[in-house]
Amino acid sequence: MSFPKNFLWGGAVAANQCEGAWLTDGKKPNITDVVVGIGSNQPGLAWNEKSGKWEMKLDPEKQYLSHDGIDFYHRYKEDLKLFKEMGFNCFRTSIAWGRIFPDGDEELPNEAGLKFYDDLIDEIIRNGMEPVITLSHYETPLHLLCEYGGWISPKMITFWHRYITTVFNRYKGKVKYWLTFNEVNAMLRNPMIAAGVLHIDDPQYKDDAKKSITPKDVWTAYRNILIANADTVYTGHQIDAENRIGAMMTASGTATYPENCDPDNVFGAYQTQRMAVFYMLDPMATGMIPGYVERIWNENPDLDPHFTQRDLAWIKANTIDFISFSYYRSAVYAKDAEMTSNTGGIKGKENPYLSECSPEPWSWPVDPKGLRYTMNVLYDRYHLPLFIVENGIGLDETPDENDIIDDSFRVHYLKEHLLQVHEAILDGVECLGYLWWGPIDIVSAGTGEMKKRYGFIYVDRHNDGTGTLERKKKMSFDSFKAIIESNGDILL
Ligand code: BGP
Repeated sequence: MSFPKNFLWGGAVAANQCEGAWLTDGKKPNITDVVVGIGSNQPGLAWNEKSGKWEMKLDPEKQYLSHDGIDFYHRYKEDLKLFKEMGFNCFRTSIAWGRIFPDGDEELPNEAGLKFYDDLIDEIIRNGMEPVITLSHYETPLHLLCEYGGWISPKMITFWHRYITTVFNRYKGKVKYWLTFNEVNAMLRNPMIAAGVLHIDDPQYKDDAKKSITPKDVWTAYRNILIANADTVYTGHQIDAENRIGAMMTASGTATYPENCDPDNVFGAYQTQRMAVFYMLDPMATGMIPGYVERIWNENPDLDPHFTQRDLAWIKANTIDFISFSYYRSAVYAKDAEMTSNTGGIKGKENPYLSECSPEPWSWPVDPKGLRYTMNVLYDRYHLPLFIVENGIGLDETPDENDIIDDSFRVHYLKEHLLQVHEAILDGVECLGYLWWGPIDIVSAGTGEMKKRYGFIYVDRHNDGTGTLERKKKMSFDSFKAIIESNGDILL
């Protein structure tokens, strides 16, 4: 009745949200370096008439907090020590592609960038943690967007191949779990960050093919990314048969419930699940382009990215080993509701049966059973091991007059979600592990702020960029530690 014996317990971060040092040791900008929050539709880019290209032009009015992050680049030893103290046996981070290939299209990698990850990965292992590496956590080098339009260009497949071959060879025998593209299924709603394509969401460029992408381009990127994903599986296995290559999805959209039993709402909710998650995961996990996606292209031939038979055979031959995903919230579909989204997932109508949510302005509903539902749906559909690589809650916190941060709501959130993970395991779902998102406060992906804190460890840095960067344990630190120590038994 317990959690599995070798269950992986730990936390997850992304290079671009914690490392800082955005131009150190040869690194050049990633796409996330020019936005303040991925929801921003105004990246810090300007059109250069002379070169006929976009180039970086940051907005002096904005705080790009991710440029310095929490200085994990220089402080990771101290942070990993704290994670070890909590009992983590696993830690997920990403390699910033732009540290290894700063422009993305070089022939040879940047040795200084590789050296940083040599040290970081060794330190993770030395502290008794299994490293889980995301190959790109929204981290396409900016140059690839400005020069090639990003993943709309098939050249990206070559650049990606060079990058993954370099890191697979370098970390062979050290890293076993690799995740391809973070939350890549968010590409339809956030093409620039999730799919690494040059999408300037500004009506003035809408019809200017040179300056922004068209709806067809997003499907072209879908094709190129699926080919690159299959290549990652193939190359990863070739270089080391021990490698396990997983897709990484924002799976919250799986828990999209119909508002009621009106068949239009039931089918609408299902269609939302498909176009939020399955349209990407079906081909990665089963090797098939689903009929409901082909239908879009049949009905709108302009959108058809034209997969060749060779592409399809390649995708079919190289499917992923496991499914990793983030889960934050559920949603309610109603035919008369607007379905919007944020980093947490899909937003629809309010769910009157859920009484808790994260604080304003984020207000993400808390739905632990939605995690059990998501795990069951994914496992029933794909029969592949699941790995929860993101779950957590962002709160606005300040130490009290005694310098204590009482985050009992986080502990409650954690426990309730873990109980549902346990239920899913009893339901027969194979689950490799549970990684908390942001075990230490980092810059928010969605809004680019420090104020939205996920950590068991507080970091003294604020939205205006001030702060000592000092680390401090919150009350939840000991709670997660006790859970891990008992392999989850104290929850049961
Ligand atoms: C996921 C991303 C993470 C992340 C998390 C929380 O979508 O993979 O990078 O930060 O959401 O989102 P936010 O930081 O917007 O609260």
